[in-house]
Amino acid sequence: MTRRTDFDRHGLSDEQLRSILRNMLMQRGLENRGFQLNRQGKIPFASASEGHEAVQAGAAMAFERGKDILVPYYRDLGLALGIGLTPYEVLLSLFARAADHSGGRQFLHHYASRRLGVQTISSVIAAQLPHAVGAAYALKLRGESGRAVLTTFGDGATSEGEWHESINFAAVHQLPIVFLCENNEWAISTPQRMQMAIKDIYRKAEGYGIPGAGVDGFDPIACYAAARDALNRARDGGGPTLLEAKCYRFLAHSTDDDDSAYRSREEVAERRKDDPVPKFERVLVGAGVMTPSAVEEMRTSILAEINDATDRAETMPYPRSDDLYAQVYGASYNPWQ
Ligand SMILES: Cc1ncc(C[n+]2csc(CCOP(=O)(O)OP(=O)(O)O)c2C)c(N)n1
Ligand SMILES: [Mg+2]
Repeated sequence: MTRRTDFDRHGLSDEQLRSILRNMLMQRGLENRGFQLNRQGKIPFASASEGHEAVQAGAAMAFERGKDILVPYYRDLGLALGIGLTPYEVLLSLFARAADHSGGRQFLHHYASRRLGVQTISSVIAAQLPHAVGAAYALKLRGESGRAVLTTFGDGATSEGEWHESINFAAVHQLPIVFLCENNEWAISTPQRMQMAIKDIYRKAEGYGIPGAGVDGFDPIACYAAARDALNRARDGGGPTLLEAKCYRFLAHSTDDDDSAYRSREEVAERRKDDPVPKFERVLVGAGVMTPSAVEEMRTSILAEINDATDRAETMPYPRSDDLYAQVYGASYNPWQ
């Protein structure tokens, strides 16, 4: 295939670049399915990470499966997919079926996987950070070099006490961890300017004595490179990094939110012009990594996979009431007995 446009691929192969696009399209497709199922009354809730595809698909490409630990937050569908969670597992979570990793007991969209090294997600903002730092501390205490923790959170989370305590502890102990902020400019209805008096969240790193870097969160390759460098530093004993990927949340906070109550349609339409998904498609087609028809085929195969996963997950049984306390208390203790 002839190369038409040159671009900095930061060492990524054609296959890896196509895999990043596939992740981004899958993320968007699965999310759309979540909203559809919610509007059909089949699931009570779905969340929205449209606008976060590039940062998540890029960062996931830097994660080393079988070695690193991911401690994500609730908007990280693309990270989970990128490190190996299947659409079927996502749908089992959305339908809250017994075969889900949590037995159908976790909040929807709160994925976890022992197999992939993904810790379960907390809905409580920033509560995952002490857990992530604890995991990084364990890696250090055990002398396990070559492994790192990747943890993520939103802009709003950086106002929580746990955020500051966690970064400070990780800095003092030089832990193998990367703090990745997905700054989408909003914390539900609170815009960034009402959340903090600075523009660049990564500059907060300076206050803790660790490196900080900002990256274009609409550019998956830039996000990959930033995450790779920070993870490599952590794996090699170089300590923590604070990364900030600047992106945007195109949809409402979740299916329970009406974002037109707090931001104008004009603002959203303006930011849509930079939508990272069609933009990355254009990059790959322009560089000759994919043809337009190959992108169409990818889209078709993704939809077929999502439809199949939806049908299979929907027919699976719900959890049973008599095992409500299984995996919560030791042995066969039932609190009401
Ligand atoms: C401790 C705590 N306070 C408030 C909430 C309610 N809440 C859920 S999501 C959210 C906004 C978080 O915004 P941000 O950290 O920017 O992440 P985003 O949802 O934008 O990705 C809030 C306030 C919560 N879950 N936990
Ligand atoms: Mg936010």
